Amino acid sequence: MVRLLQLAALGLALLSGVSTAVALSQTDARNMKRKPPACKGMTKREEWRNMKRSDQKAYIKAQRCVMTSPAKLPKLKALGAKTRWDELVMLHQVEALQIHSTGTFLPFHRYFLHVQQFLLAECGYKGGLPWWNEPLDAGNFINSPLLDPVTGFGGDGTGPGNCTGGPFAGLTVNIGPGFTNKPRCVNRHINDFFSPLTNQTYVDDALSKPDYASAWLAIYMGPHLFGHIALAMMDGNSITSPGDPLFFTHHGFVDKMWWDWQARNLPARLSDMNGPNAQTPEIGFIEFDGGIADEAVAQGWGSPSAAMLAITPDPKKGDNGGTETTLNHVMSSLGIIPDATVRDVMDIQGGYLCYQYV
Ligand SMILES: [Cu+2]
Repeated sequence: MVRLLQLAALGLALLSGVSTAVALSQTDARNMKRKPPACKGMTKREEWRNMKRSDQKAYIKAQRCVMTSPAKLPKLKALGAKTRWDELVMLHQVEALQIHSTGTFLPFHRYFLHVQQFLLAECGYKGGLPWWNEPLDAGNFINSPLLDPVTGFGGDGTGPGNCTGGPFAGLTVNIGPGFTNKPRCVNRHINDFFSPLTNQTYVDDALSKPDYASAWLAIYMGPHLFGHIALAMMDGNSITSPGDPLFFTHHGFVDKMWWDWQARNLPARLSDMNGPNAQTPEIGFIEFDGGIADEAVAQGWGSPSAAMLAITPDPKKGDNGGTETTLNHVMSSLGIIPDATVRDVMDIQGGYLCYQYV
């Protein structure tokens, strides 16, 4: 009898505990502490200058390995990819008109960094991707530790091709500029007139936006765009700038901005997604005048070849045939890794992805 009473009391306590938890989750979900990540084997994405020198060296070594490993995918080789790195750059080139100036911009580039991580793992690198805290160097990119000619990614470009020295000197990228494919050195041209626009004021402005529609636009047109303009990676070309490994530290910064924005209101912002899933012919890139056809000429990009168009994924896939990006939107890496949905990458610790920015 006593035992029964004890059990009953325990049951009541449990029930009241459950009901309290339910009430909390309904009324206070937004303010609840983030539960421990569901994913296993979390990697840390450290700011470059905080990484151990041995980790920096391991990253650069794997990066050079990807850039010198032969291409594997017949469809991409047929279009001019010679190295594994070329395949990654070609992915960005082929899909360029559906991943910029669009709602897919942030989820695609999060996925794109995941593809880079996969290629680095093929070359033995198991650590986290480095990111660049650009506000620390805003106005003074030229002296950033990331641009150290010896211990960074090589310095400012020099000579007619703006080729960078350092660890990537002498390597060739075969994809770009624009929709053409010509072998070039890793090149960049630092411009500290524009780099102040990556400072904390602009980051904070983007992070203060109330919804995804305004946040992606502020990130895209703010620190993201001005970082690109200040670095002019790979001929300053919007279509094929990932040829410079520095691109991925800049986009780590961009991805972290999105995550920091999401983390201000969890879990609501794990499902806030919208914006066009491809550029429209009349508008093209929102940062340039004119539509797609005008930009092809004015920016010197040319247009995708018929062979490129033949392997370009349908940007409406997963979006019910509509032009708006949904959580079911399918992102393709042209076969480097399996496709993923936008939903897969909304949470950087949701299981498909498993990393943290430190
Ligand atoms: Cu891009």
